[in-house]
Amino acid sequence: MWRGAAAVLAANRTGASTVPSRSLYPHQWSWDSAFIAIGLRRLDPARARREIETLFAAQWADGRVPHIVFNPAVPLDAYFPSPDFWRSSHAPGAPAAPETSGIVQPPVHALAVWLVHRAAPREPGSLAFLARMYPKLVAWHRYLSEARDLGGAGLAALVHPWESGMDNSPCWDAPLARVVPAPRDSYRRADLDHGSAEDRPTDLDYGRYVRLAAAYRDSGYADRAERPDGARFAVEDPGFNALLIASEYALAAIAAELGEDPGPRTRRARELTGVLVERLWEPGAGLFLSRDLEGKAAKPPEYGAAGLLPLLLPWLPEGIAEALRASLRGPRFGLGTRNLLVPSHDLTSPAQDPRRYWRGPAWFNVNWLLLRGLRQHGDPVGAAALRDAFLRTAGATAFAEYVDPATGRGLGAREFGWTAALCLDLLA
Ligand code: 9YW
Repeated sequence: MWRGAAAVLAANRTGASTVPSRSLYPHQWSWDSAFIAIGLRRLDPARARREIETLFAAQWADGRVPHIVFNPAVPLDAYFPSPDFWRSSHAPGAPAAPETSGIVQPPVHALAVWLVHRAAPREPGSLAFLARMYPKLVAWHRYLSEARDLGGAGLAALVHPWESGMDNSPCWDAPLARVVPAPRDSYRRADLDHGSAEDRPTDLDYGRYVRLAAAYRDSGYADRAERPDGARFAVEDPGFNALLIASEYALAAIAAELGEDPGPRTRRARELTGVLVERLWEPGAGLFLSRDLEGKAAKPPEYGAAGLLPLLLPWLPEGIAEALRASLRGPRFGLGTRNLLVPSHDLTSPAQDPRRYWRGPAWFNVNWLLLRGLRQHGDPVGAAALRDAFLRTAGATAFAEYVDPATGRGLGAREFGWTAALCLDLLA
């Protein structure tokens, strides 16, 4: 299995970074690279460091880390939306090269940087890597905490469902329902050349994604600009913010390692944990909920696996950690009863679909994060069982992109980057 996973990362390597999938996603993706580096540190720490530094070489002047860094050698029609859609090199503050998207993805990067360093702390180059990354990570977090504090309470808001990393989660159905889809003949979906239509988002979803991305682009990627009716989206997502807080703790550890005062970063992480609980915790459900800043809360609410991710946080009130562990095993997620792995969405929701992308299938990065959460909150037995299921399922599906959570049947792409990388991490 180790050799198989290493072979995937060798095959997906393109120059200084790694693609998520040769067929479906032929460029560098932001949170994919962070997870890939977390696995690569077990194999080749220097390559893990390079993976992250390549991504941050495309950081914008305002601190944002784009969700895609485009490989200029790949034909434009291999992936949509392509660089000619985003037009980043003409946007204020974006690098002149390479071309990138203008939206972001969940901020797992500081956590990845810290874990990469911890794997080989005495290797020549590792401390210098930390010192180079630290100010870039600080700028990234500052962008999220200032420009993206659209709700005014301190949490980062998302302006596009793609920013959650969980593109078509049912949690976005209500906020997306207000968005007027772009005409079907105004763009061409490259994903359907490589993936089966039943496993992918629908055309209606895509029309709305295109409308939102184009309106954001046309505002010069300005986060507080007025956008037309039918082209607005602003939500606070518990998964994205939990990863921001986990990364804030990692920044504190990096600061300490560099001889700086970790105090301000630790305080910020604890303070944000409090805000997360105050704004997004839903005691009745035992889960965190996203908050729609543009409209009223959806009724009935949708519960996604993102609402479980705060389990990663060390200073979570113990009662909440306990409730999250119970939710993992309860009727909504069925871990260890109905399911081998944690599904991306509530099993009791009518929107659940065990094969369609982020509407039900289990994803390996989410399961890896929850496994860390179980370890963090005193459930080593649960974590060990999840690790076994993870490795068995990834191995049996040729490192699938996602799987049916009950049967483990592979779905989406195979030889998927973060699936292989996170296997290496768990095997090491
Ligand atoms: C798309 C690359 C990305 C992931 C996202 C996932 C998907 C891109 O693929 O988005 O075209 O749909 O939703 O989380 O980073 O693996």
